Amino acid sequence: MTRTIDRRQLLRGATLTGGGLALAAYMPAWAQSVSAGIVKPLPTVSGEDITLRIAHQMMMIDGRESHAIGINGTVPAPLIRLREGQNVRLHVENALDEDSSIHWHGLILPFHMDGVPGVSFPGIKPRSTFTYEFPIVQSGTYWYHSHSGLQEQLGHYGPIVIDPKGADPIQSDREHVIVLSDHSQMHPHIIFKKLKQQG
Ligand SMILES: [Cu+2]
Repeated sequence: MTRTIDRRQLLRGATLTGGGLALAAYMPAWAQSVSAGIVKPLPTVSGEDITLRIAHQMMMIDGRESHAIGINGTVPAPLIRLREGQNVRLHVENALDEDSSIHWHGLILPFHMDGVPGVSFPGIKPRSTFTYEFPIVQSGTYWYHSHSGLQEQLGHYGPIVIDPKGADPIQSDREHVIVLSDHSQMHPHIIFKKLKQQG
């Protein structure tokens, strides 16, 4: 109910002042990245050497703070922006007290860099760093996420955009990267336990 009213106000505000900039100013908290309850634009990381730090943090959803696992202090994790034809080294620090991992969803890469623990690599041990290194041989929009435990459900996911080597086949005035997910105040382990216990 509250959300419906908020949305109406949001849309009316955007219509009255007109244009995308006004809409951005009215962007509700649940549509942006959060770090320790502070709403801010999703950071972008790029280049040949990228550092990602997986750690616990708090996040605010609909005015309520809950526990999350983010990367470099944000949920969703930073936008990784690459270019077809480049090489990339992703130095991933696991600041958790449990194993972690990053699976590069949809990327064509050497099997041992795929990031699925137990299949092609051992995972990233607690308080240690693993460097993924591979050439970027495609372009497009992808995402990355944990393949360990229920960390993805807690916020360990983010977008990847790879620009094509040559001219971009799609011309546009503005670009928006949208990451959709759901988040429960209830810890995913509890949800999972309930699913397994109830017939
Ligand atoms: Cu995946």
